[in-house]
This record gives sequence, C-alpha cells and structure tokens, in this order.
Amino acid sequence: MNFKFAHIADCHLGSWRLESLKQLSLKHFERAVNECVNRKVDFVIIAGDLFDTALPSVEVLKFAAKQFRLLRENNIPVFVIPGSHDYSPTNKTMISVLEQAGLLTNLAKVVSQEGVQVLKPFTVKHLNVCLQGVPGRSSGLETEFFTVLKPSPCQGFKIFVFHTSITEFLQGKAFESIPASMLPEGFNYYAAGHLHLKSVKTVDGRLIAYPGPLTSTSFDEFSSLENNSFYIVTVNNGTISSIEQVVVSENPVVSIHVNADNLSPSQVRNKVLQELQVKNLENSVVLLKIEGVLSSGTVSDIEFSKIHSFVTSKGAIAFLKNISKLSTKSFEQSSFEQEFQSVEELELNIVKQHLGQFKTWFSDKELSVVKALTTALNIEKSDEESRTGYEERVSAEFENFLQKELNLDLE
Ligand SMILES: [Mn+2]
Repeated sequence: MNFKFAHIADCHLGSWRLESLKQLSLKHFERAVNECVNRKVDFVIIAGDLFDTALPSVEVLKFAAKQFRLLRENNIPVFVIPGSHDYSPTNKTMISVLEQAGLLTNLAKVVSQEGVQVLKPFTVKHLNVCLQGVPGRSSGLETEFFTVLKPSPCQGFKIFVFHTSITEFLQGKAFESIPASMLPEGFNYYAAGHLHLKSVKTVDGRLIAYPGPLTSTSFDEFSSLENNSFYIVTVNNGTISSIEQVVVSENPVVSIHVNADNLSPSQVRNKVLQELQVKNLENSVVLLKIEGVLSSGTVSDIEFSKIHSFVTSKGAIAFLKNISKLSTKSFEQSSFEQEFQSVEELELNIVKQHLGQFKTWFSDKELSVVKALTTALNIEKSDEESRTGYEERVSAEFENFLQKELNLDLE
C-alpha cells in the first residue's frame, strides 16, 4: 500500500510579542496546510508545540480552527500530541477543545490493559498504518515517563510520535534528554518534536526525524536555521521511499555582526547603518549582533531606535538585536578565579567589584542599599497568589525599602 503523510513539529502558533513575527508563525502554518492539501497527503502529524502556550489567544485559536477545518474538508486527518509548550497537566489545553470539535485527534492517550498502562493505538481509514504517541513534558519527568509507558502491539506501518530531546541529536549540548534506546522498539518511523533543529538519522535501529520548528522562536534560531520546514514522508509497499523537506519560510534573514571594541556608541551606530545601507531589506528579518567593549558612553547611547527606524523604512518586517556580549569601558564584565558557595555570595562579590563606578547621592552606603534592594525585589510569586496581589506585595516591599534605606518620604 502506498501513501504519504506530513510530519510537522513546533509550530508555536502565536509566539513572539512582536506582531509581525507573531503573524509569521501563522503564515508558515497556513503554507504548510496548503501544501498538505495541494499535495494530497493522507494524514498529518504534529509532534508537539502546536501552540506557544496551553491557552492561546482567541485570534490564534480562530486561525488554527480555520486551518484544521480546511484539512478536514479535504478529508485529511490530523494527529497531534501536546508539546512542552502546549501541555497542561490538567489537560486544560486548547488542543482538547479542537479535539472535541472534531478537528483533530490527540494521539497521546493511555489506556489500562490488564492493569498495565499502555499507549492507545490509532489507525487511519483504508490505510495499513498504526500511530502511537506520548505527550511532551515541561521537564524532568521524561525518563520516568518512557520507562512506565508501554506501546500497544499493532499492525502495518508503525509510527511513534513524541516530543523529547534525544541525546544522540544534541551534538554535545547540555539539554535534558533521553537516549534513543529508551524509545520503544519496532516502529518504522519516529516522528519527533521539541529539538528546534532539522535532522533525520537512524540510531539504535530507530529512524528518528526532527523537522525543526515551523517558525523560528528566537534570535539564535533565526540565525542558525537556514529556513523553516516540515517533512512529507512517502511510503511505498510498507517502506519509506522518501523524506522530503518542504520549506514554508519566505522572508530573507539579514545578519549584521559588528565588533564594538574601542568605538564610541555613535561610531558603532554609523558602522551598523553603513552595513545595512548596502543590503536589500525588503520583507526581511534583520538580526543585529554587537560584541565588544565600547570606548565610552553606555550601550543605550547607540540609540537602537534609530537603527530600527532605518530598517523599517527599508521594508524590514522585524529587527532583533543581540547585545549580550556588549559592554562599556566604565562597566566591564567581571570574572572571578574563585568558586562561590551560593548565588548570593557570587552576587555580593560582583556588587563589591563594581562599587563606586556610578556617582550617586547614597555613595556612602552603596553596598547596604544594593543588598537591601536585591532582597526587596527578590520576591517570588506563590501559587495561591494572584498576579495583582503579587505586584502589590513587590511594590510594598520596594516602598518600604525606599523609606527605610534611603529615608525617602513617599507622601
Ligand atoms: Mn518547541
């Protein structure tokens, strides 16, 4: 029997606060759905992180419902597992709403069989195919999860869907992961999600495929992924004949990398503008990375809003900057030879090293002020507390600090 299916992962619908990038996540999904319809795939798999949060906005949900309806009207069944982003331990996820509406099937279901928890197998009408899946977890529980859950015996072309990092794909990165050997044996295709990278390889006899995110969700992903895509897998007589990458991203990514060593903020700005001048920025996502130590002034003196206006005027849809390795002469990065017992001890040493670099009217007691301020702002929200209650508590602590430490009268 011959058939083909789409393997999509990490759509992150509604990610980014920036409207243009949020729209990009929707556009990519729309293109993927159109490809599935035009190419007449027999079914679609979404290996987790369909949405960016368990409870997406009405706008995002409406958009998704429309896309899933289009698939249903074309008789293309959709199988989804919740990922770490859209997973909710109490199943309060919009995926369950879409499932109730008959728009998709949540694959990650467990049934009790003679006292043993096993995965529920799913089939697709007229096709000799069997799907089973496990949901993604936020973190920590994965190992336990894969030890406890057992797959069900099933017939035909077998697909296992999961949303977890596999150690053999990490290339040495220190992410939480499980080795491929922990995945159940005997499936023909392991449809993976979670790792935002593209890779297909056979490890320990298992053909594991990560299609990468359908939309880039960070500066680093924009710069490291050549494009965003998903896979269309063709099966002929029970064996895979091709795994094709289908690209959904269209906006060019323009990267600028500037070294700021010994330059003033305005010199840096001019250098950036000069480099941008000669580039075609139409519909692009502009990535700006600045590293080094400024000779004078502060980082904000670069006036990024001017660069932002410039790229917008040249038609860019988004401007993202990475200045984590940029500092100034007056406030250089610290480094320590010694090791510290606690975060607090490390913080205290960093504070001590930087004392007196700014002129303040409380210079005589700078250390005690910084310590008190850190404590005042280091309040964590408790589970029972509402957001407003939490904010009120933080601002009360802060006012208390201003009054006690700086003798400020707030009335
Ligand atoms: Mn993801």
